[in-house]
Amino acid sequence: MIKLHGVPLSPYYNKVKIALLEKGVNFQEVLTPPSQQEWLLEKSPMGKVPFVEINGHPLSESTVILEWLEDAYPTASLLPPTPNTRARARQLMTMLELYVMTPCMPLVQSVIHGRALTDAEREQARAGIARGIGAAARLAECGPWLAGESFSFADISAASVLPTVARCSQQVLGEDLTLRLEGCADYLRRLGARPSVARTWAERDAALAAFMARDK
Ligand SMILES: N[C@@H](CCC(=O)N[C@@H](CS)C(=O)NCC(=O)O)C(=O)O
Repeated sequence: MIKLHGVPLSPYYNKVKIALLEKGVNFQEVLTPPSQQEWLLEKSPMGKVPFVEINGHPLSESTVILEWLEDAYPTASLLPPTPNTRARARQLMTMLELYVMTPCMPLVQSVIHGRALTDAEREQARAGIARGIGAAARLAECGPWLAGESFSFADISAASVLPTVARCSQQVLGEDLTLRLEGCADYLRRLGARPSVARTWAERDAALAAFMARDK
């Protein structure tokens, strides 16, 4: 049995959850916020979520967990068939996380924790996200999936990152920056039609609504 620890508002938690659902692997979700407590550092040395416990053995870092799942459950593969297309899927996943999600983090802090941003911080986030989206757009195939014909790590990452970036950039910057990825709205609709993604998004939305209502 695999235990998935984390919070449903985390894009990285949702990335692992979608992969587990796509693979049809039996797993149990455990609500675990990130922390620097000793028991958590023993399982996830940076104190971050998600992490999994595989028959009691802990593993952290969402990309490493996806790679482990692909090795352990090679059927229902989440990577395309050739070395070049596999590399493209991994490249897109990395770019979405490093160059789109990371510069969006101040906007997430603003939406979730109400942190006020200076004009300079807002413009830095806008430029950073726009650059990352531009880079992903150069590589994306959308034929019909991000790395081509196969649903892959790249799409799982997109399903986890793009809705958060869309919501936060619209709310804080007044522009949904994901729309700069041509065909993004149709692509997100295609993603949302997959049961793994639909369930993960619905559970994320319920958690977000509960979080936003907490002080009211
Ligand atoms: N590189 C990590 C990133 C995970 C991450 O940043 N998780 C956030 C929640 S979305 C977290 O735990 N933040 C708490 C912290 O950075 O201390 C992964 O891919 O798993």
